[in-house]
Amino acid sequence: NITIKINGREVSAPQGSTILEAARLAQIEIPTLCYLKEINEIGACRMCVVEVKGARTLVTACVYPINEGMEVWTNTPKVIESRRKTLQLLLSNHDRKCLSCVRSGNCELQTLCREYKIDDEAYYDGERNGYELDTSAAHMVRDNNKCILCRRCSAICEKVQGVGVIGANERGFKTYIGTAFDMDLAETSCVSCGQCIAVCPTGALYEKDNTEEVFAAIADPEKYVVVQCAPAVRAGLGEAFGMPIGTDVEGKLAAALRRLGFDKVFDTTFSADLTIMEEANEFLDRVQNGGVLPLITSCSPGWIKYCEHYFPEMTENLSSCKSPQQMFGAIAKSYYAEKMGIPKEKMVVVSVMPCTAKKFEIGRDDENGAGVPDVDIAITTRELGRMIERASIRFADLPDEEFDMPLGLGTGAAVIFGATGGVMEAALRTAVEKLTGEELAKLEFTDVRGIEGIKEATYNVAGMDVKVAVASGLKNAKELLNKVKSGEAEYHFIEIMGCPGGCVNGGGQPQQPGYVRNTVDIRAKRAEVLYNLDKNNKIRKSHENPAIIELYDTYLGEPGSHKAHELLHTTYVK
Ligand code: HC0
Repeated sequence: NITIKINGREVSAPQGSTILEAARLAQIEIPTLCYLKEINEIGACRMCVVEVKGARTLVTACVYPINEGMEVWTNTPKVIESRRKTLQLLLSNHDRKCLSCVRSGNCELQTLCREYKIDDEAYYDGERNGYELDTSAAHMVRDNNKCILCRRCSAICEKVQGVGVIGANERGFKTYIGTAFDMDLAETSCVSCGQCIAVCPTGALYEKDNTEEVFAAIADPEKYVVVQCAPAVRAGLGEAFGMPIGTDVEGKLAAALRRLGFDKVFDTTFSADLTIMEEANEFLDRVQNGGVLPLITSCSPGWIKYCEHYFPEMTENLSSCKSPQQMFGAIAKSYYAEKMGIPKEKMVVVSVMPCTAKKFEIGRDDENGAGVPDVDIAITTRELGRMIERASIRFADLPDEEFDMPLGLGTGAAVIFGATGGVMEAALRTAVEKLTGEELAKLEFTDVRGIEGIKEATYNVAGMDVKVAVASGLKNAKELLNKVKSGEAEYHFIEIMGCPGGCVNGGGQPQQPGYVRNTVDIRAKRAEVLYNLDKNNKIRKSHENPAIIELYDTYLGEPGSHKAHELLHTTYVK
């Protein structure tokens, strides 16, 4: 370790640490804007400047290495003046429509301006870049008039997702973040994961807002509006109301949706169980009848788009199962609509998802099992948070309520879908029992749990070694698939989720500021909510969900039946 002094206090940190890292070890906070640990360490924004004894200029703490005996001051008048100038300069070319900005209240630039008392924001006013918004993609908007060129978005796109469709164009004052050749985002190989939105510190990137359509549908007496909630929403929504990361709000979520006026409040866990029935059946069929292996899960639309663009030769490995979001819609508009005597054309299916790619998924081909679109409107966890605010619902004071039956009934296996490894674990709970014909002694498949990017395990089932792998984050997916392609690794079954950590860390979840992202493992805390819900659920295997058993008994027949195929399976493009 190396010992330095920060603000007169002795601080010890490992050799190779930066000033910022050393300071954080001693709970001394230095403000940052562009810095994202291991993703964007470029010292570009200059918010983290500090004074170092003997240095001729201020230095950027996020990239400046410590050395023995160094003396650092983090809050001198010179430092503060420099940070104020940085903020004034950023604001001089910033669209300051803070009142109505989607990020007002959790914008990192706004917070810093308040902390540094920037009330002369027009100080450097002059020429401005006026950019047109890019609204071409189904899932998001880019408003470069609010971009501060921190490059967090392009860094996560390239380094974490391995997609790299955005970057800096032009130079100097004219610099802006965009696509190569200024194509519309919709024309590129962007997979709609929304990770760029999750890390954007300002209102420059946001999801396409569909909340008005939802309010309008609810207000229309001609419509019967049902809502489904993805597993991960209950592990993230509380953050939109200032609750600690890792707060389980399942009961309040159901209560809030009911108060918003939905006719029925259902749960995507129901159709996650249904997915397991179909997918486990498909897996056993491929194993027993020499089908294409490894079978790869198909519930993450960011991943599906990535596979189609970057690994088209592997689309045959994809499960033909629709995602639970889509299966839900197909069942709501067929089985449930018929049961309730509601014309399917009158039914509006809204989904609340931690995901921005779900907005893209609802418009894909072959996602209309009942002859009408499976899902009509997909909103993110953040949009639901805004709807709850706009309806003046005091979320924190809501009682816990239950989802409606029967499409609100899901098992423990289904709720863990929202964490990386969860779909695999849920599938194994069903597939192993089907293969062996015996009840599992232990339900937890802990090798596939945890936030590592790639996980592998082998299970001996009925005399056969079943090799499985799990990847989350598309760069990890790429690494895994390249090994499969080259023959370096062989598996029977692979789960891939587009976002690092799975849906709990989806691009539609409430944003946490850089400081929190750099110091707390958001993925693990949110995943813990789901694993606890699984542990406390009386039913923990998809094939034991009574609502699913009834659905097969009275409507679908067997998993993989003709009717199931018509409603619940889809096709891909190469
Ligand atoms: Fe997910 Fe899903 S688990 S993709 O991660 O499979 O978004 O939470 O809703 O569809 O169930 C997201 C989360 C879902 C779907 C489910 C799957």
